[in-house]
Amino acid sequence: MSGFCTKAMILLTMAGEDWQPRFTVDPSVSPTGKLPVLDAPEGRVVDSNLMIPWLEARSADLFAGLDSLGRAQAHAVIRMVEENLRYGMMYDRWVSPEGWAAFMPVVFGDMPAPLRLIIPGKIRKGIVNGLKWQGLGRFREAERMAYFEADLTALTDLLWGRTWLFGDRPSAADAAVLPILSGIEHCAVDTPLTLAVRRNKTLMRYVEQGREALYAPLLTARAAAA
Ligand SMILES: N[C@@H](CCC(=O)N[C@@H](CS)C(=O)NCC(=O)O)C(=O)O
Repeated sequence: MSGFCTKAMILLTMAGEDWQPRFTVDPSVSPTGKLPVLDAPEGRVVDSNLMIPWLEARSADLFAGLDSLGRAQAHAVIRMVEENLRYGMMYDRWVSPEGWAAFMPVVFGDMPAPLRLIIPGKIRKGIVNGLKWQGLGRFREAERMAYFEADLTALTDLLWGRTWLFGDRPSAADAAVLPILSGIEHCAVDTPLTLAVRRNKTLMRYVEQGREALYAPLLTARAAAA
């Protein structure tokens, strides 16, 4: 469900850390009210992007082979996807009536009936307002899609003739971008954004290869935690 939690799991695995997942659907367990949060020996690391310097301080090379220009580009791509494209995924899950009808039971299906009638709608309202504040929630569909298509085009151009975003090895940029693209593609309903990803051969090749290479070790960790 969570692109950011999946990203954190990929980063920890990429760094060769010995880690264990603890799954929750309640973000209030985190000091920031957002997930993921990493319980590290010296304290909590409360954001997937803050895990990058934490891992690097422990000698992880999350941008292997990149010079300072490559690293700058990787950083910019992470920001582009996390601060723009991911809102398209959120819109399809939380705002679109068809998307919400499919997404709500997946996230809140286990919630007892009286709470389920109140809490999901309240959270949804907060997200709708958040997207309005951010700006994308004020657009009509064509305008929103123009924003997302620009990101998809940039990713497609970056991936042209390459297995990973920045070369022949996955980097922290792939840890961030793959879960967002994969989450968009995985949406239960057809939306302009999901169709734009599903119809893009370069992005679909990336999503399928990425799931195979980067998600497989996470499934092992999830099975061990179950
Ligand atoms: N910048 C944060 C974003 C984390 C984030 O947005 N997490 C979502 C789940 S995917 C969350 O906890 N949302 C709950 C909320 O906003 O109340 C990171 O990279 O860790």
